This record gives sequence, C-alpha cells and structure tokens, in this order.
Amino acid sequence: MKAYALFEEQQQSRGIDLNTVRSRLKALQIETPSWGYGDSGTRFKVFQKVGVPRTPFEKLEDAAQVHKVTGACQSVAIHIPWDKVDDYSQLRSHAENLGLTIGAINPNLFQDEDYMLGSVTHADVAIRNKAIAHLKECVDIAKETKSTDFSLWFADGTNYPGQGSIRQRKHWMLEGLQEMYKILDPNMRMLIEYKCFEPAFYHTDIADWGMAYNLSLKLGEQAQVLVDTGHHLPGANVEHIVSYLIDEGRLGGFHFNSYKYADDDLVVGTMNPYELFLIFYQILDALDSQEQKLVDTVNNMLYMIDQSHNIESKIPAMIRSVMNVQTQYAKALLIDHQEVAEAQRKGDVLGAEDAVRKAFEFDVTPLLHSIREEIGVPVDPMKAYLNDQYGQSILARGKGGASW
Ligand code: LRH
Ligand code: MN
Ligand code: MN
Repeated sequence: MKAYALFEEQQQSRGIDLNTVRSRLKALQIETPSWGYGDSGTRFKVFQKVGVPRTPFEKLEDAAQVHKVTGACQSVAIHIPWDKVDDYSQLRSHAENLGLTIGAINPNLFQDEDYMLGSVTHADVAIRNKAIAHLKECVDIAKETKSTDFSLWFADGTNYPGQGSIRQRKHWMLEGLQEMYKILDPNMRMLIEYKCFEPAFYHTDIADWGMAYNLSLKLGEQAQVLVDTGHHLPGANVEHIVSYLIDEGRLGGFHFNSYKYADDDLVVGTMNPYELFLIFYQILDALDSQEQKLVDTVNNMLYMIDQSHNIESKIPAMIRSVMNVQTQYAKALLIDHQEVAEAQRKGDVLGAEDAVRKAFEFDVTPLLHSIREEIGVPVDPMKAYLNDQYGQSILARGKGGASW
C-alpha cells in the first residue's frame, strides 16, 4: 500500500487523473484464443505436452483459470473446425457455467486439402462455394454461441508469379465475403485480418491493412479491419496503421502476439513492449479526442490474443500475455496528452517525445496490484496460478491433447 501511496503522489503531482486511469484499467478485457491452450507451434514440429485439453470443453476450462486469476479474460475465441462440437449451445452453456462467454468465431479455411490453391479465391467454383458455405456455417454457429464477431483470416495466395490471376482473385475474395456479409445479423461484425506473407510466399490475397480496409469499405459498416500485431513486415509502423484506421472508424480489434522475424506468435510484449505501449497511446489519444465517432470505434474494439504456445506451458503463457498487455496499457494511461499537445503546438520535438516516453518509464506495478486488489483477484496472477492445484490436476489428461 505504501508503494501505491507513493505512486499516487507521483502521478497526482503530474496532474494525472487516477480515477480515469483506474476505471479504464479495470474495464480492459482481453479475449484469449482456444488454440493457445492446445498443442500448437511451428511448421517444423508441434510438441505434445502432458495435460493439454482434449476437447473444446476442456480448452474452456483452462481459459476459465486465466480469467479466475486475472479477472480480465471473460471471453474465448474459437476456431472452426478446431473447436467443432455437435452442439454449440452446449459449448455456450459450458462457457457460461464457467463464468465465460464465447467470443470471436474464426473460420478455418486453410487446413482442408481442397484449399491448397486457395479457398474463396480458388479458380474452381466448387471449392469457392465450399469455402463460402463454411463462412456461412460460422454465422450459424455464432447464433448458437451468442457470438457477434468473426475474425477472418485467409491463407489464400500464390507462391509463384503467374500461378493465379491477382485481379481475378481480388474479385473472388470480395464476392465470397459479400455472401457472408449478406446473412449477418445487424449486431454482427466481420473483422478482416491481413498478413504480409505465409503460407503463401509470393502474393497473399489480403496482404496488408489497405487491402483489408478497402474490402471493409466495399462490404459495409459491419466490416472492419483486424490488426494482428505479428502480420507486418519488419519495420512497419503498426501504431500509425492503428491510428489511421481508428480515424476512419474501421478498426475492429487486435490479435496480440509478438515476433522477432515474422509471424511466430510469441508471447505479446516479450519482444517489443514499446510498440505495444505506442499502440495504446494512439488508442487513448483517439479516446481523449472526445470525438464521438472515434470514441465509439475505440469502445467497440476487441483486444484478442492470438498465440501458439509450442515450448512454453500454455496456461502460464496466457497469464503472462494478459499481464504484459495490462502493463503496457497501464503505462500508456499515464501519458499526459495535454503535455504532448502543448509540445506539439510549440514545435518542441524533444519535449513531445519526452512527454510520451516518460510514461513508459514509470513502474506501474503498484497500480496493477491495487487494481487487482480492488477487483478481488490475486495481485500476482502468475504466482497464484502456479501455487494452485489446477496445473497438477490436468496432468491426468495425459499426452496427445487437442492440436491447434
Ligand atoms: C494467421 C492467424 C490467424 C489464424 C490464427 C491461428 O497467422 O493469425 O488469425 O486464424 O493465426
Ligand atoms: Mn491472427
Ligand atoms: Mn498469425
């Protein structure tokens, strides 16, 4: 408590409104992905771990542990068919009984033999129709799980020049997405994900935010862009993309993870915490603009983790991820936007940079501990989980659990 009193004094003397900081921090919800609890990894090897969930139901049970110690992870994204079950309303009630909700539905159009040369952009109309049918099936599933959002990522692309018609595939992509868009309920959203490369190595049909944005404009208001932090070429200014899309009212949410070289789905905040902080800076800058359109966009954005845990323990990896996001969000909440604006007005380059960076340099541990105390979760969620019996009890599941 002494530490928080010092922190409070330090921030109040800077004119930071800690009531706003605290309420925003308490409201931060982070969706975890079902696939992050299963065996997943690289294309070279997926290691089989003891205690991994065997079913989508068990994945939810593991996710409930993350929510129990963090209080911040009520919803869980699912991937179809990785999480295929006979009765989705049963999956929803299982989630509800665990205090969870089912979040974004992720159609999977990349693991079927038929999709080797594309799904909605395949040259064969029968395969395009099969892919569209899967997208529509996911809308039906969402109705049963009471989900409202779809994260749409397509592996579609080519490996060699001339392998496919880039323009023709562009049209097929739009047509496929339009078929899905048509059957959405009014409260549903399509979040279009982009990725610069992989698994296609020459061209990817939705390679960057501009292509995803263009598709969202053509589809309509219920389509937005999803920024997966691992899907950019090295050096890309992700926070610029974030700010631009918020300003256009088209940023629907995030897939958080981190990477060193290319999309490797490492624990968010381990490689580039400053980038994560700067993403939150742009988000909070838009929120503080008090322009209704920007505020609405930010308030409707989804923060989701999208990671595969290959060599690390899965539940602790998820807890670490959530804590890392909370830490960077807390730091960004300490930016004095007026100080930045004043320096910008004066053309004080170093002053503006200082006003942003110094927030990153504060130790927010006392703040996070105090918030966790207030919401009734352990001050150290990781320690609490590691001291709990749950980790031991799931070992009885044995090896060979759900893969991806
Ligand atoms: C693709 C991706 C996409 C998938 C997930 C498993 O790289 O980010 O979101 O659905 O990984
Ligand atoms: Mn993703
Ligand atoms: Mn990815």
